[in-house]
Amino acid sequence: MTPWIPAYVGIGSNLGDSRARVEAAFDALGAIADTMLVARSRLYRTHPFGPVQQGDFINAAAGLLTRLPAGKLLAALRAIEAAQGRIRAERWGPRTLDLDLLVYGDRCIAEAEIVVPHPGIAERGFASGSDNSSTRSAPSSKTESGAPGRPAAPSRPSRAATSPAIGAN
Ligand code: PH2
Ligand code: MG
Ligand code: MG
Repeated sequence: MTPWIPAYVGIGSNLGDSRARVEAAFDALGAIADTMLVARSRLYRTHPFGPVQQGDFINAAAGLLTRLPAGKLLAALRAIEAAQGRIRAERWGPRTLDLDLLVYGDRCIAEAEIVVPHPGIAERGFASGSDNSSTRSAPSSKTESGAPGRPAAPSRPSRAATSPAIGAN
């Protein structure tokens, strides 16, 4: 029987209604065949990193259990991006939805199409639970920010959707 593999996915958006897109992405991840959504982080508003000047991102991370091989899981992520109207234009540039496979079990894969663990985990504080100076308080009560030193522990959906920003305390 195919084992269940834990996998983590980084979610990002800075075009359109980014909060709605990230929420929809969680739902879509949970609907992937042979895959369960088992953990979801808060939503974080983050300053853009990389060489392109652009608006802030809404970022989050999802924890999955999957029986799909890494390549098929990646294809499913690409299909969700496409379904949300993702156009692959400028590298590092603005995007409606970006889904990055961060971790796939304990596998180390370095191929043209897939690299896990994702080489950018360190600059994605929302993914690693580390303090990240680019992460700051969000204006909406629906979006939480990481307080310094506080891990980005997965929270239940209801809590993520209703709690005030913890950066306010
Ligand atoms: N993704 C990028 C480029 N820059 N910046 C933030 N804050 N969050 C992202 O998800 C992000 C980015 C390209 O994928
Ligand atoms: Mg990305
Ligand atoms: Mg990507």
